[in-house]
Amino acid sequence: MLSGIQASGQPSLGNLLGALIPFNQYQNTHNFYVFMADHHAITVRQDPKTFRENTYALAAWYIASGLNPDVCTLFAQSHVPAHTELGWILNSFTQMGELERMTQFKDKSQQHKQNINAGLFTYPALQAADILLYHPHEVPVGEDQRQHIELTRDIATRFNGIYGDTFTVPKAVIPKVAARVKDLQDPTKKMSKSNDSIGTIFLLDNAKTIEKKLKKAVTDTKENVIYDPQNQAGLANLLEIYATLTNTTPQQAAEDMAGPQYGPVKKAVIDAALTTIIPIQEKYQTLMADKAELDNILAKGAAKASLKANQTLLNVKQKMGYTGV
Ligand code: ATP
Ligand code: LTN
Repeated sequence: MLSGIQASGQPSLGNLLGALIPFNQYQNTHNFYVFMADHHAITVRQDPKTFRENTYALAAWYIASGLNPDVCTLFAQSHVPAHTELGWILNSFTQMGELERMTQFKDKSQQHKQNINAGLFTYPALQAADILLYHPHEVPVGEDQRQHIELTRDIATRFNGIYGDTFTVPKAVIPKVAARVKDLQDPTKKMSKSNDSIGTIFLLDNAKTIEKKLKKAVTDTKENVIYDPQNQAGLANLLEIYATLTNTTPQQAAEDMAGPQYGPVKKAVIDAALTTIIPIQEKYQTLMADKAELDNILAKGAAKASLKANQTLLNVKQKMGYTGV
C-alpha cells in the first residue's frame, strides 16, 4: 500500500479521520509506503519558512497519530529524486484532455486565478509516478482523490500496453465512513485544510477552539436526531465524525442519541474529538521540538524508499531505450 499527503498547511480533522487514522491499521497488515508530498505543495505559492515547517509538521503528525517509522516506510517525496524523474517521463503518457478533466485542477485554478501554473496542471502525472514507483496494489485516499487514482490506472495500463508489463495497476481504497468529512459551516463542501474558516477544525486548534467550532456547526431546524445525509447534511456530518472517532456507525450513533435536541450530539462529538486530538497534539509537540531526530527518521525512510523506487525507474528507462542504464 502507498499514500501521501500534501505538505501544504496544517492538517485538519478531515485529514485525521480520512487519512491519518486509517493509515495506522494499514502499517500492520501491509508493506506501507507513506510520504509528505512536498513537490505537490509548491504548485501553490509557498513561503519558504512555512513550507519547511509544514513538511516537518506533517511528518510529526503522521507519527503522533500512530505511524511507526520502524514499521512503515515514511519519507519526504523530494528526498527520493526518482519521483520527479518518473513524473517527467509519465507527462508524456498523459493526455492534455485527461488533465483538463481533473476536478482538483479545476478547483485549484479557480482558487488561485493569478497562478494557474503548469505544475498545477501536470500534478496528476507526478502523483502517478509517486504511486507506480512502489508497485502498490492499493492506495488509501479520501473520496476527492479517486479521480487521480483512476488516471494513474489509465497511465499504468497505457505504459504497460506499449512496453510490456512494467507497473502494477493499483486501486483506490476509500474509508467507508469518513471518506468526506464536511465543512462545519457548509456541509455541501469538504472540510479542507486550505480553507481558513471556522468550518475547519485544525489539528493544532486548542481545546477551546475545537469546542467553539463544533458548537457553531450548522445543523437544521428539524430537531430530530436521525442519520439522513440527504436532508440533514450538517447533523449527518457530526454523526459521521462521532462514529469514526468512537468506532461505531453513524446509524448506531443516531439511535443512541435519538431525541429532539442536537445539543447532546454536539457535546458527544466535542468529547470524542478532544479525547482523540489532545494526546496526539502532545506527541506532536514533543516530535517538533527535536528536528534533528525527525531528520534522522526521514533520512532512513528515504534510503528505504529509494531502493524500491530506483529499481522501478531503472526498469522503466531500460524498457524505453534510454542510454546509461
Ligand atoms: P487542500 O485543502 O490543500 O486541498 P486537503 O485538506 O484536501 O488539502 P490533502 O492533502 O489534499 O488535504 O489530502 C490528504 C488526505 O486527506 C487525502 O487522502 C484526502 O483525501 C484526505 N482528506 C482531505 N480532506 C478530507 C476530508 N474532508 N474528509 C476525508 N478525507 C480527507
Ligand atoms: N494529491 C494528493 C496527495 C498525493 C498522493 C500521492 C496521494 C500526492 N501523491 C500519491 C496518494 C498517492 C492529495 O492532494 N491528497
